[in-house]
Amino acid sequence: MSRLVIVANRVPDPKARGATAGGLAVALQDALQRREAMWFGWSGQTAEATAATPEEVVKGRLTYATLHLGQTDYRRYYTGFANGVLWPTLHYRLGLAQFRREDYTGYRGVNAAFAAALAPMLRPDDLVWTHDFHLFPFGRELRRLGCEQRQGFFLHVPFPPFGLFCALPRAEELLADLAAYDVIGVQTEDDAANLRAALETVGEGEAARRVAAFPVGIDAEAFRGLAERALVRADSRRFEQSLVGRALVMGVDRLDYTKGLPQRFAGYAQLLARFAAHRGRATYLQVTPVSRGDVAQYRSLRRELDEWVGRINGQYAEPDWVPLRYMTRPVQRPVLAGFMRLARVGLVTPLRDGMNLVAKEYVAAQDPADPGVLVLSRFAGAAPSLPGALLVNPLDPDEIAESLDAALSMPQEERAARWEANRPAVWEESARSWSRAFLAAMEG
Ligand code: ADQ
Repeated sequence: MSRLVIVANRVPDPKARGATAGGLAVALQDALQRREAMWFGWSGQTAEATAATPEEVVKGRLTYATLHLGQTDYRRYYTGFANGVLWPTLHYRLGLAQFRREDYTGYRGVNAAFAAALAPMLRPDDLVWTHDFHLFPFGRELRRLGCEQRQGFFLHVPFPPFGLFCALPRAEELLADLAAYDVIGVQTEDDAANLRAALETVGEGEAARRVAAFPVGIDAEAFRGLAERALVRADSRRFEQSLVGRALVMGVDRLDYTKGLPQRFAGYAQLLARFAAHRGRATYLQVTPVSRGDVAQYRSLRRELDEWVGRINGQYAEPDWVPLRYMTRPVQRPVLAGFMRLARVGLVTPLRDGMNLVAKEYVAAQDPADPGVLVLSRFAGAAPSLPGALLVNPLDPDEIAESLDAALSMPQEERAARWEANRPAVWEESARSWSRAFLAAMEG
């Protein structure tokens, strides 16, 4: 079997395992166990200048090769272009993108430097699988250096219609970059249709035929196990006791403007305003660890959420009831899994999301005999495969309130039937089937 080289902006910490490992590491676990492999990318640390040769850590059949980023490169490539321009644009939020020519140049420069560092380490029959929007140009840079290995690219975030994407300066160059990859993967059929049309419009019809949807998933059985075992943990029990029989509504998201948090809080406020029966009977826990604190929009979002929490609790709290509990600290996966199992409603309302794994984790965590209800944005990539969810338009707080009311009032029989409808996709469109399908296409 040929070696698998995973190229990602952020390489996981070789010391992290299981509960602390990042999302991509968990999703690729199966692929990495089955063959010799290498992680290649940014170490997560900055230095005076971007390193030319990677640091290597070897763990059995898995090698970690990482580079520190220079401070200027970090600012231009990572904060400036990847997070400041591509992230909002790919999530349909053009107005938030702040394009600066030097950031774009920095972005291309880091991609070229990464390719130059990896090229000498490659073996002729390696499979090179590059991940996400930080690395559009990476494959073409490798080709420029004469690397002829099979190359795949997977985009974890949405791809918008061309009419929107083409407003991005240098959009055509970024699309031409994709033509260097033998397989171009996206999350959903909608993303695939958008990307194919974009490629065709810029004269890359041949590359358009290499685009396919590979919906990412989770290891549902493992997550179910985590959630079940969590029930006996002291922290889960303390939390359960603190609910004193009240129905739990739960949200789990990185602090990000794509996740629709202000609109979600407005929806919960509408529930309390319009459906007074739930006052004192429901408790909403939102777990939202801070991310990308060095981007201005994330700091102002944080202030906006702080205000919402104060306003809702100030207006509706009782001496013995807090309507909205809000945490910005990260929570360990096993603890989170246990909280999800206790939740009567999983509230997942991103304005746009490539897939959204929290929706799938919430379904996996439920007790099949007495499951909770998933309230899900129709703009999450997960929506088409979860027919048992109550779908909402995340921009409409009244619709969120109505769905919350329906979910909180739903009889057990209907909850069980809806859970059953969600089950096949969560168990079958798994992390393992995702990586296997993608690798099969690459080996094609
Ligand atoms: P994200 O935008 O990070 O991922 P998501 O798919 O929901 O979004 O994955 C987040 C992961 O982090 C989940 O496994 C979740 O449990 C975990 N997580 C979230 N909040 C946490 C907290 N407070 N504490 C601990 N863990 C937490 C990007 C795309 C998605 C796409 C994934 C995978 O934006 O659309 O689904 O990649 O392709």
